Amino acid sequence: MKNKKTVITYGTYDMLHEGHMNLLKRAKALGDYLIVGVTDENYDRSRGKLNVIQSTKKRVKAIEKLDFVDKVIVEKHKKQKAQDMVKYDVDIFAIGDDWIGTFDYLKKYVEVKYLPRTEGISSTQLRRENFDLIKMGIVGLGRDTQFFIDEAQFVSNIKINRIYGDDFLAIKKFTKESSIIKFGHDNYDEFLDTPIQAVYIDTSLKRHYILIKKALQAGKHVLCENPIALNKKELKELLSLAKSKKLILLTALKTAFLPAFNQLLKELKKGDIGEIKEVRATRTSLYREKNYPDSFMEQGATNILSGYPSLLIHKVLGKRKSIKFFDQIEKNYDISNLIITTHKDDAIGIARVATGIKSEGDAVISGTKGYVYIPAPWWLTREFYFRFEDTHKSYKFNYEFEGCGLRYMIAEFASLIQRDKRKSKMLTPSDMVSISRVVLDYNEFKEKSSKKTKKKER
Ligand code: C2G
Repeated sequence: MKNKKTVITYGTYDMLHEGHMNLLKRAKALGDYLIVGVTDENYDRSRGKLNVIQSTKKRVKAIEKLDFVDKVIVEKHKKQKAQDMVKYDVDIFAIGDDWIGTFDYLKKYVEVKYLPRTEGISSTQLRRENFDLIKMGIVGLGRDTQFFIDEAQFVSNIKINRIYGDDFLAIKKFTKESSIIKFGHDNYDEFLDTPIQAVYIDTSLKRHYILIKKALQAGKHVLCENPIALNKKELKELLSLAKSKKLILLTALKTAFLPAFNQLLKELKKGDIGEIKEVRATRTSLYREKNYPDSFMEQGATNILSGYPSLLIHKVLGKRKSIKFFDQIEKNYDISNLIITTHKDDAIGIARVATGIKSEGDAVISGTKGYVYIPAPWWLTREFYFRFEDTHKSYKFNYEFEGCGLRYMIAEFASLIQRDKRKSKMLTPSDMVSISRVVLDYNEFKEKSSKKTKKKER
């Protein structure tokens, strides 16, 4: 016979409040030993909780401080609850009655109790009271603008209410039809002079530099599509301007913010596949078939697409030592590029991008003991496989994401502004520099090779 009754409960416990405390005390009163599972940030994001203010570490610490809590664990995925019931020999699972019915499947392991929730208090309400709504404007009216606006609706602490674009008539039509954006501008200075705190820039790549510069000078945080600049001098200038103004300058590479992508990086750190020797990632898109204008394609495959494979390669292998390009040119621009980089301990990065060739958009991370396979489209990371010589040892991870994945990036950007942080751990300024440098080096390489060809022709 067991002499102590074990109770378990789970939650995010963001900005620990009276409602949480009441629930925890009620749970403890059901038995003798209380285990509290605190949700990990990637798990929270994958289950749609995007606006959590405190880190997992902070939330765990706050629960550990409570003298009536006996053990604190971290909850990382959906299936963990059932595993925990067996692992910790739990008698009672308790949770607030806002979850009534959801956890009935645990009844085959334990007694399930839904406890009364405290009315009139919630983390959402506290966040609203403690943090102002961030007003944001959009720069550029492109094919994907509406996606961005739709996704931002899921981020509760941000409000997009303005748009700037060159084409006065198009902007007028857009604001007339939009139920969300009511203010349109065709004068950038005037747009920046409004009370917006942040801008999202999605224009032709050539215009990024000047638009970012002006926005930073006007004191606005900037989220901008990759690459943020097309040469080294400009990139350096923008990063130091953001730093001196204490503003956020973040590259809009949505993969970097996806729950599954971040989980993948965490899992790799455990070392199961041994020493990582090679990362290979492909990203191709036949924009012409998707009716993009020629002017878009003419920006070149490397400029448009290399940010994605460069992100994975840099995050896994770190700084690069050397770089080589094997491009295929049509008219004046690259329709394909195979970019090979070398890194510490002779590790190799292989990035394959193309707008004129179609290929399988998957990624493989190879180590001395096994490899990770991320199926296409790997940059919209959902699942990944750890595979070994002994196939019995192989395992799989699956983290769903909602919508087209943009909301996780928007939520991180908003959360940085609210927490008064300038750098995102998911995409640091040094990550951004390394990723941009691939583009910048390629543009230098192309310039040099076109000079050589011209010399030969003379
Ligand atoms: N709670 C409460 N009264 C409130 C607010 C929250 O009783 N006013 C309870 C919730 O019902 C839950 C616990 O406090 O039992 C933690 O709440 P959250 O931090 O919001 O976490 P939640 O998303 O409910 O976690 O695995 C995670 C759990 O499934 C649910």
